[in-house]
Amino acid sequence: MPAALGNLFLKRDPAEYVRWSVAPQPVINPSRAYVSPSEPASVTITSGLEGVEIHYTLDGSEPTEKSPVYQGPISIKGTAVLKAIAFHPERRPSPVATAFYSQSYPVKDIIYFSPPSSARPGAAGEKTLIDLVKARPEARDSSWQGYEGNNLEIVLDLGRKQDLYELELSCFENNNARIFLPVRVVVEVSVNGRKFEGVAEKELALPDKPQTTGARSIYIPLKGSEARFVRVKAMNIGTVPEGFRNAGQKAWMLFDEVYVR
Ligand SMILES: [Ca+2]
Repeated sequence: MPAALGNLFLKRDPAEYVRWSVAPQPVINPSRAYVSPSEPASVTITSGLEGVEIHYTLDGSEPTEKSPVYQGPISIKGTAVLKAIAFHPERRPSPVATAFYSQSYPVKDIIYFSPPSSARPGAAGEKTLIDLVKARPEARDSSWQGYEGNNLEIVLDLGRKQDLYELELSCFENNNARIFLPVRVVVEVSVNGRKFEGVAEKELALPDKPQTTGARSIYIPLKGSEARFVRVKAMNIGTVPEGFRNAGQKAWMLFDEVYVR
């Protein structure tokens, strides 16, 4: 370090360090929950630092000092992404804390009939698709679980019989990076986990040119069928079609979450 620069550091008032330091990330509890109007979550946000003001949003946007101030437990009754930042008069704003709430049926277990790519197993392993954590809309986020050339095939166990109205499969699309949506999604349901019957199927149009990159949700109506087990098959396009970058190579599908309502 040049001497002049060293002197600058030595002369700095200790209060300067406080000013340049970052407020600690707030802690949200619970940070993930299944919720409903009859069973809301009571959510608290705390900071390890005195004198902070915590601002939050419920729509997934980044909080600013204009966002609502946390003043006590928040009751969350429906699907929401809660983000919180602690602001301190003498420090830089904290990193953002994120929490996920879903008004969908709790999934007790997930069984894979087709494993994801060993290179993209998902940050939470087998729980990646049912941990309520949404990935950021960029392929490098490890919260995406990837399938290279092969299909997704899973069975969800809801723990008990439910009336099923909709399945949501949350995906990522980046055609220039070999990442495509499934070409078809098939949903079968079962009361006992042995005998399944098909309830819905959705074909997705093959793109004729690269689509806008981003997260997508595929919604499949389940018509009120009563079941405990839900089998989801999402068919991979297989190989990148002609007219796209890397045509002929294996195509990826990326998923971060599956919801049943
Ligand atoms: Ca997830």
